[in-house]
Amino acid sequence: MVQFDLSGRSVFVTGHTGLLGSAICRQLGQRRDVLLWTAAHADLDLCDKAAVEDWMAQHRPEVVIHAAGRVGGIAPNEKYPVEFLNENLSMAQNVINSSHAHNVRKLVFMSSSCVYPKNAPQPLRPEDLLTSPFEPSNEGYALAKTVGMRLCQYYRREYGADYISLLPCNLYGVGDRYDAFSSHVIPALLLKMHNAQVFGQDQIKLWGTGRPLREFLYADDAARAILLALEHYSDELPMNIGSGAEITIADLALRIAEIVGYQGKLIFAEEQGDGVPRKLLDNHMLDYLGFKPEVDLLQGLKQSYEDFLARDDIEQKM
Ligand code: GFB
Repeated sequence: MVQFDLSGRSVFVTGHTGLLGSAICRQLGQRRDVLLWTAAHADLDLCDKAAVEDWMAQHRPEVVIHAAGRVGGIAPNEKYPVEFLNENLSMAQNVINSSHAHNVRKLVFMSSSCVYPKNAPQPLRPEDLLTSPFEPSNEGYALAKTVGMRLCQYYRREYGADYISLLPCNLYGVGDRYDAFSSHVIPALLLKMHNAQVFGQDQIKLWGTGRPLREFLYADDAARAILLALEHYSDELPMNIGSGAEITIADLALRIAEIVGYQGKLIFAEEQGDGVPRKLLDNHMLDYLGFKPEVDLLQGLKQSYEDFLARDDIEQKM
């Protein structure tokens, strides 16, 4: 049964140029009965409280999906905790508070599986949030996202607001950011191996030990799950969004090498740490809603590499 019907609604998606935001817009684009609002960064800085207030007062969306954020892989999270905490916190506060001020009917706050305690039991359950310390490498980001999730819960308790928080696993896919330092592992490895292949390098350095396990979900599948949750989920407990499929970083690297055609050595140089050893989500709520990913890891990696090859905005691509 539909709990919140999207038909005929105006929907504001923040972060529409990012990996997840663009996938959500592609999914919403297939629904002719939805009016989609986005705002370019040049027109709306989500860290600027007054600007967000003005934009919301002018456009009055009925639904908000907050997918914008300062995001990145393990290296920028460790190097720039001030920016990751400050920017994500002000965006969360501005978007959630002004949604309430302007009578938004449903709000989806996008959090991340990295907000779970480093030592929480696996698979990770929303009940275990905030039970012990965060993984230190992304603490600033996790703190900001946790405040956003709490704010949604508090608006529900205090004002009966239909605000939900979703916790996706590691996402990848079309429209990802390719940068050797700041990208997440999949785009970073596609870039490194592609360049090594082009230059005939016989070895490349990867970070950590290769032993950590990660759960990956293709961004367009995540977007489908998010719209499903938007229409069918309403609770103060955040909901996990994952594929249920785990892989070690070393095995992931071998699969990417196969797709790119790179035959040199892979050296785990431990220049950067491993981060959290494992973060497998408990996806029983998503299963209950009937969600199944359509794109498996191999297919998704191939599609991502095709997107990478077709892009002309990647500075370090040779
Ligand atoms: O994707 P990633 O940067 O983020 O790294 P996290 C995943 C794993 O891949 C780590 C290893 O164990 C890395 O050490 N790795 C190996 C590499 N080689 C590379 C490389 O060249 N580049 C990168 N990036 N990783 C993030 C959080 O954690 O998860 C973010 O820091 C975010 O806040 C994201 O929430 C979903 O999975 O470790």
